[in-house]
Amino acid sequence: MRRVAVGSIVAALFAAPVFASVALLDTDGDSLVSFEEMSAVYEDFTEEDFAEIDTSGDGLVDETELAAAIEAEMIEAPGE
Ligand SMILES: [Ca+2]
Repeated sequence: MRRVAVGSIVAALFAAPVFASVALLDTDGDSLVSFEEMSAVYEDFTEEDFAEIDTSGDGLVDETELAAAIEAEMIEAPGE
């Protein structure tokens, strides 16, 4: 039982920042992060940075792209 509880806590620690990230950056509620929304949070954030994170090239960063950027340490997880 103890092992199950510890596993759940570890899973929550890894999952929470990623799932919360888009919500923390998304100010207009469309569940996607625009360049304007990114640059409002990250100092010195450039359109080149955005293009690197926006791997699909659609001009918006979704949860998968944001999580990948945080994992690759291109940006810090928002709220940290
Ligand atoms: Ca948005």
